[in-house]
Amino acid sequence: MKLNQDIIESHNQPLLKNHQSNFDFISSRLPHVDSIIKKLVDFNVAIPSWALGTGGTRFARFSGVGEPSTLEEKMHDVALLHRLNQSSGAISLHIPWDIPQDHLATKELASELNIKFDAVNSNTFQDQPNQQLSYKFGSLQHVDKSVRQQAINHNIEVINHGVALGSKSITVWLSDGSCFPGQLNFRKAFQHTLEGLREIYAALPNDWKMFVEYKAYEPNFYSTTVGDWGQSLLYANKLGSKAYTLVDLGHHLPNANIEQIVSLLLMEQKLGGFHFNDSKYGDDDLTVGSMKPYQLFLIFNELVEGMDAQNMIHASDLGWMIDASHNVKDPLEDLLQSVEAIMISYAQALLVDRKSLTEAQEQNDVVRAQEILQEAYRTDVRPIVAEARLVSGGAINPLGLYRSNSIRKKLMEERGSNTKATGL
Ligand SMILES: [Mn+2]
Repeated sequence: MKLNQDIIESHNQPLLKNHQSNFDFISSRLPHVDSIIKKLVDFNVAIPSWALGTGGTRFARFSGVGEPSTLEEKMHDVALLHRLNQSSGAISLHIPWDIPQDHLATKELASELNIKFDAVNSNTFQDQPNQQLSYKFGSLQHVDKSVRQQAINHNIEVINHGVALGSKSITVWLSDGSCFPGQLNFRKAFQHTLEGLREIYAALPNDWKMFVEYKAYEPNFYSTTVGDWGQSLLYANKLGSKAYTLVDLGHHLPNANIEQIVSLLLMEQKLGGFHFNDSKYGDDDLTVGSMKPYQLFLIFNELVEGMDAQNMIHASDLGWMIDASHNVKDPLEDLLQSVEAIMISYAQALLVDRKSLTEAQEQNDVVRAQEILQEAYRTDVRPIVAEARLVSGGAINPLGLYRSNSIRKKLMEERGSNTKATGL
């Protein structure tokens, strides 16, 4: 379904007065609100094609209604989100769950819908129907060279799909590892994986990046072959200048200092991309900012500080994506909440008084340093985020419009109540 501009405008109209008064209040207290709004307008977060349907756990999946069952419908859903918030203008495809049948037609649809193709994602963590060799004991790390070769070929095929669509990066997440002590020779597993990544890397076009995503545990519970940022950085450094580490917020051991990891990876110019989600216990895939919003702010604080130190463009020099699973919520509502949380944290990080913070650090004034961060974090920046949406043509209250316009009901009428998103 398409959302016309007049629907957005008639939603905004009655909210304008209140919004303006909130925005005037906050902007009169900030010296550089225009530059913050410009940065927010430019900032977009890609939506993964697998997040548009209801997710599940290993116990059960409770389907929603009106879910997209084709790649085209998923693209329509992302375009809908983007119409509402003007910050979700890209889709990240998962191969083989979303293989484009006709690249040209898929590209044309994307341009008609005003969305781009973000990183493409390979999958060697499960076996597909009719797959010749199994990944039960790993893919690139496998003891059998023919299994490794099959995984290499798959990744190169994913790159080729991405090239045909205009993507500029591939994210490689491997579930490879071991479940029991003694199962794996760590060094051999690392070397095999490195050899495989080198072959995939060799197939990258010149203007492409490879993101090596790490994860501490699950589905393997004893060791993971790309288990943390150190291991990912080892691979990225050995592969070359087009290889980077990708940080997924849910892929750390409990209480890891993710903001410090981000800072040092940026310093090494090896942070390539980011997957947003939130968690209480592990890789919970919950809505961004729903559990640890202060941590999200601290991460954005390091992102802004570290990117500015390297003169990087916030919006385009890193890959930004949501990577979550929506098990009990309407996926589109959940994604709207996640994007909003990201924009709020980013805006707060842009408010940090960097000059004063540096002074406080140099003087070992711990209290002042903390106050400076908290001053930014405790500022209600929602009117600034809403203003950025408004000037871009989006809705003042995207979730409110989604509900008042009964969008899910319309999607259900269009697609049926018994649809199932592919790949989940
Ligand atoms: Mn991820």
